Amino acid sequence: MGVLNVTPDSFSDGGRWLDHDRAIAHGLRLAAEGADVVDVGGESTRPGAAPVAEDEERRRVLPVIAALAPHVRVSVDTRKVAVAEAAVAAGATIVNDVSATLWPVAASAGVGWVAMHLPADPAVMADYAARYRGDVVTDVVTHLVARAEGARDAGVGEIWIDPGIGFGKTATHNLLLLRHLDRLVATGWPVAVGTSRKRFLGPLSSLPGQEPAAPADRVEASVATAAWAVLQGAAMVRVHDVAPTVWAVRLAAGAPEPPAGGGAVLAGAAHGVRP
Ligand code: HH2
Repeated sequence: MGVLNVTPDSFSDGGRWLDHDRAIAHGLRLAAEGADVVDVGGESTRPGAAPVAEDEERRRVLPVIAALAPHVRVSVDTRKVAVAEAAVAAGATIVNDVSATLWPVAASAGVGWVAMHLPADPAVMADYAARYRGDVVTDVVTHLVARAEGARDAGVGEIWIDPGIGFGKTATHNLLLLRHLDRLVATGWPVAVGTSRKRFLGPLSSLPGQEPAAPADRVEASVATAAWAVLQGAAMVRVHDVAPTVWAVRLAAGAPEPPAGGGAVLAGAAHGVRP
């Protein structure tokens, strides 16, 4: 899943794709690089981000979704019912729902639904981080399985669960969730994971005594954690850097056979993308 934030203030790519033509071109590039889904969002969920009015969020995402949908599967990253409904009408076939509350929209529209673990509203979630009762993994698994079962009973046919890395979680919580991802996978629900460029990777991507790496310098750590997640059984990774993630994930999962004519081939070539 490639990330396409049509926002001025996303923590990593804020402002880059606010212009619709640039956003559409970037979405097509993500697809060419190997993204099976392009995730279009019009509201940042980073702590302290300004809330976005429904009309403005629709204005940001709908033309982009409509332009991309004939070419690649599109998900809409929103917490608003009206935006999700309009996005589906424009061609989105997955509701990527960080609030894990929009399953009625997915059920009535007959589209997929990603339920992410979000313990508190993003505006206040930084203060929430310490409040797990010792076992963040059990809390997250219990919460997501309950939501997924509720959605299944309401008629949603395609359900993904996502631990919500970085949402109301300390770096230790994030690392515990990654280390024990097999427990999410063992629930049987397909698991989606988003570590891409997130803050907890900053100190893990710099030398001792240096400042934590900035979002753009967290690519290697993002790719490594995406590959780890896939090897643990995650079925989808949500990433900003699609090409290196595709190459890394494919190679980590087992290097492809060399082509009959000889010479090495890197994963990604099937999509016409050269390293
Ligand atoms: N993370 C972000 C947004 N949406 N959706 C899912 N399913 N899983 C995630 O981990 C996830 C998500 C935050 O990243 P980003 O979109 O890059 O930033 P922002 O919220 O600032 O736009």
